[in-house]
Amino acid sequence: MHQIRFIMIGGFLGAGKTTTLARLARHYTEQGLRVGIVTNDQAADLVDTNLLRSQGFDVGEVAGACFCCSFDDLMTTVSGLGQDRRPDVILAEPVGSCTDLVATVIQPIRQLFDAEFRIAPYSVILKPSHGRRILSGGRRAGFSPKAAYIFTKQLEEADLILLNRMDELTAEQADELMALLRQRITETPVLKISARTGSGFSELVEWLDRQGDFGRRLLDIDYDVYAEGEAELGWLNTSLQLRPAQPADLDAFLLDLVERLRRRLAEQSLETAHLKAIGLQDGFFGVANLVSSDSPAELSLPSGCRVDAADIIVNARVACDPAELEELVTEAIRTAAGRIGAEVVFRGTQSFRPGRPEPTHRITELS
Ligand SMILES: Nc1nc2c(ncn2[C@@H]2O[C@H](COP(=O)(O)OP(=O)(O)OP(=O)(O)O)[C@@H](O)[C@H]2O)c(=O)[nH]1
Ligand SMILES: [Mg+2]
Repeated sequence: MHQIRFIMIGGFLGAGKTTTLARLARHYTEQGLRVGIVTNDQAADLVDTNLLRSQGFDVGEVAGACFCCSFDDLMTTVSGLGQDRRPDVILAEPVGSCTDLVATVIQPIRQLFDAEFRIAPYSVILKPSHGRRILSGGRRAGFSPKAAYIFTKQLEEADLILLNRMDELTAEQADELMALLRQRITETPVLKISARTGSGFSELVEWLDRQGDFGRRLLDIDYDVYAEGEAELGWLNTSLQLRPAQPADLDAFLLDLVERLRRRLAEQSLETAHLKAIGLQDGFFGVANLVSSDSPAELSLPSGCRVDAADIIVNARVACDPAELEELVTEAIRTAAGRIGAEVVFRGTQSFRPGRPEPTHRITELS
């Protein structure tokens, strides 16, 4: 039987999962392999799905609940990829506030669909900005101890930890992070990578190809703390159409929007886990992001376009009340649009706190 490689890359919100998966997808496609990607969120209108589809990848979306709580949906989505020919590789991105994925996704696949899938080492990306603050246990982590609990649990269940954004870290900063990590997680192998430049990726590809007893670190986890930690985040997905009176610079609009929100959130001392905005028109797309309160807003993928209409999607995950988040985002969109004389037509907005995780399967003993 043709076994599909199942590669799931976890890690906190804004850690670099989508950037890593896009790079891996390009690599495997260049090797002549058929690649399918599965994205995941608590709600529809995902920046990541649009971003990956715009890059030409075959993407299925599990929206409405995380992989662990919609396991059957995950498997149906996986089967729907590749149309008439099954993919050789599935790349899966879980929600960045999810953990316990070995018990709820990897082991159930192993135990229920063993013949169909070859499971790669479960890799989890360590996000330096929040990692430094959370792993040092400081009171200024930006998130409460319960949300920080999720961050460390994610790392605990990894077969391989990916220390990302090496392009930005000095050798001293990387050593400091490694030392902090090693105080909590003593043995898990760590690879230093940059999802942006591709450094460390040949080692990562070699790692992901290894066969062995991976995906077996079952967590000792308190679901009450996990659920309360997740529920501290305000979640918002909104989609709209932007209609400038004159052709306008899409990238400048996206960056202005995210920078405006960065300032407003900073004024209120609200910590951002990840805030991202994508603009799409006629196959062109641009993306702007903010990954923490101590990082700048940045245009991660420029479109280079002037547009007379564009579809905009904003996804925000911020430690604050969702109603307040919706107000801030809506106001920032209107102000940024007003600056370029653009009309805004909102299509749909969902803002909420993630509900308690209720996994479809939860394996507590390894077979
Ligand atoms: N400088 C630098 N930026 C990076 C790197 N990897 C990711 N980023 C940026 O970090 C931001 C978040 O990256 P994503 O790949 O969207 O992160 P994610 O983990 O998928 O985020 P969520 O899906 O929201 O949890 C984007 O602006 C990326 O361009 C890296 O290695 N170096
Ligand atoms: Mg992502």
